Amino acid sequence: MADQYDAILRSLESSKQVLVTTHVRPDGDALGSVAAMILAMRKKGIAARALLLSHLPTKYAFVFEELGIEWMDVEKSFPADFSLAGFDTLLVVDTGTWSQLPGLKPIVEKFAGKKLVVDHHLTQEDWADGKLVVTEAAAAGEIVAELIERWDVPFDASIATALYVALVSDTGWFQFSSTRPYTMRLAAKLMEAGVDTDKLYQRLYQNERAARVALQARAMATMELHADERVSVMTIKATDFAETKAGVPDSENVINIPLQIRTVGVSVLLVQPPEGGMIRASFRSKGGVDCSKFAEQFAGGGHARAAGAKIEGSICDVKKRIVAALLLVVTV
Ligand SMILES: [Mn+2]
Repeated sequence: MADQYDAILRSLESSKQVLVTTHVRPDGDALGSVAAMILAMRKKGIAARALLLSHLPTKYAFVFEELGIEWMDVEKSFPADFSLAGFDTLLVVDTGTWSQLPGLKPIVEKFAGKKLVVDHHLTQEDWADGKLVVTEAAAAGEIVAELIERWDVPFDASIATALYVALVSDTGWFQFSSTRPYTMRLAAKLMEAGVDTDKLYQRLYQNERAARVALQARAMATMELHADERVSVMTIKATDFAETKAGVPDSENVINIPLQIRTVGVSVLLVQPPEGGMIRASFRSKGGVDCSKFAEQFAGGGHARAAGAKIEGSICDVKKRIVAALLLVVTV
């Protein structure tokens, strides 16, 4: 493993212009890892900038904006004249698979420079010239931190903040089982380097708009429990968006709340879009029910624990149909 860290560092040292990218819909680990890598390279005299395949999410915008990271985003599509010609190295962090890098494959296939991957995910494809995959790392940021330490670049407050965002994003602020002693030791070093953890916590977890919480409160108030409290159903009507001044993205996480109930194995959220049209049904499960299979009944799809479908009808009728179908599944 030591050699793999060194191999990445030697590759970067022989580069003059590095483009750093990460998976589509980047989270805090992705953005924090990209930012820390770029800041460290800068200290080594290597020019680096970021390529994002989605818009920079508002929640994490400060990681790039305040730490002075230059980036371009190609969410809509790659510009016709886009090329990696100006770069001698492409560094991909927090993923190693093309499906997470939409649009990039044909561009990289034409690229003569070095391709490096630094990642902690199990699923990998074999296309990079240099690869550093550490699956026991709780975040890609842990691997990036180790690279920076081996490079003898001291953690300054900016690098430390970027890495801390990476760690807390992938560990749920050190709660998930992926958190390991190394994670905590690294977190301590980052705090010593000047991370304002209180400010960071407020920015990441206490920074919602009132409209979002108001919409979630309305959804919560509609919660019905069925099948001996094993199924939860909530609804959000078009008028709820208008009256709370919230948007559809504000309804995203509320579906997870009923899963806090011990008995609830499946949570359903039905959303009537503000512009009208089909009802958007979302399903979440603790594992007992395969949401993807269930959603197929309604011409939807997704994953075993999270799926969705668009269903024709009034919110009331759709609810009846879904509850009836779920009763068959949960009692088996
Ligand atoms: Mn990650």
